[in-house]
Amino acid sequence: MNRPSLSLHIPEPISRPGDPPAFHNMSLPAVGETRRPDELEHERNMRDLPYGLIRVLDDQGTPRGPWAPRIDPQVLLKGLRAMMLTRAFDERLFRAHRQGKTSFYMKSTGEEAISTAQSLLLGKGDMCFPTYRVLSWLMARDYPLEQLVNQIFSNEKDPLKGRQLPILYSARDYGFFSISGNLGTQLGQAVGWAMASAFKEDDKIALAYVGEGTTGEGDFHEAMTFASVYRAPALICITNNQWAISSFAGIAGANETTFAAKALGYGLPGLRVDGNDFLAVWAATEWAVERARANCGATLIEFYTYRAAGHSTSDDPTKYRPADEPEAWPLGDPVDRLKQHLIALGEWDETRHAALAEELGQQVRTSVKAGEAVGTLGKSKPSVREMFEGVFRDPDWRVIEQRRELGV
Ligand SMILES: Cc1ncc(C[n+]2csc(CCOP(=O)(O)OP(=O)(O)O)c2C)c(N)n1
Repeated sequence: MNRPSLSLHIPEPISRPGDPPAFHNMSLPAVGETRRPDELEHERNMRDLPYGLIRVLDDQGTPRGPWAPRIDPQVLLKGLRAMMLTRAFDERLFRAHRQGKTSFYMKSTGEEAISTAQSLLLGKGDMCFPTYRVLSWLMARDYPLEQLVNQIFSNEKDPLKGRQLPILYSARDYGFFSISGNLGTQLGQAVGWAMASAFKEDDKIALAYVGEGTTGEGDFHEAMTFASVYRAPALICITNNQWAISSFAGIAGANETTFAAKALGYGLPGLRVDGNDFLAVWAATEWAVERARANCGATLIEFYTYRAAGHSTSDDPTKYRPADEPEAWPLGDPVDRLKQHLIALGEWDETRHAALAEELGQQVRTSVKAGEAVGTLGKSKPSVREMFEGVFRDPDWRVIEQRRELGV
């Protein structure tokens, strides 16, 4: 019998360095087109949503369609400020790495709207299980910049005492669980935390972030099963920024279906949202939060966005994607789009925008100076004694022994 030979399919991105960016082929549902079911609707009645795209702001910065949220302009301005501060901080601290002041840095350029809106929407006592790309969560809650800088410089005043890589922050009082460098592990913890909240008959909910690349890991699927079976009050947010270091989203399955559609196999609602549209992020999050608080369980949200900068200070994206791809992203820049909306509302203008950028730049410079005064990488370190503290409630004999050997 002559059977045709098989061939292994290996997905490849449409454009590589030197090619023109290929987003013109992307099929985007129109602004306002995706329907908005009631928050308490049964999952079986909204299985079309993972294939839509919740978009609110049109090209003129005007909100359109059923998802258009009502947001106080003061809150919008707070959001804009947090996003701009994140960007200014990222720029400055990335440079600090090039100047040898820190060992590592990661930017979230282009993705700032997501964690800003979500940070403003979730309440005190709720818990975010972050990735390394959601700094704007902390910015939106006015986390002290000096603390960030001290951790990035791994100096004596590092609030985490040198126990975490720079930028893997931990800020319980800001609803920000310790970031884990081991991808995917946050999801099980987030769902477990949410299950515990329901078990204790508390009213708190959890929010977890995961990159689209990381959805290929078992941890994601295990967490989804638990979230569905136990109706965990959780938002599981996939940030689909198109790239996982040098692997394009197709390697994680983007050519086969949407990431939001992963929800279908678990019987969870799945929303797909323009992650560069602050209002769309807000509206989808509000919807899922209301559902979770009403004890209807978890929602999976795919934020469709683009990682405009390199993966980290160790990465050079021009090696694997067209250099002008970030500017070609069809859904624009989140800061520009929120700014345009505020101007359209009559709440903002170019002069105030420039003044705010200047003020935030100054704030970042001041915090970096304060960190430098304590010490940059290798110039100042947390004390060795602290290595033995805060791990065991009652010190283990090995800790006592090691401490004695070191004489601290
Ligand atoms: C378990 C594990 N495997 C691999 C890595 C190395 N690693 C760090 S970031 C990254 C890419 C993650 O991509 P994605 O989930 O899409 O998130 P993004 O960085 O795009 O925000 C990889 C493979 C890791 N940190 N942990």
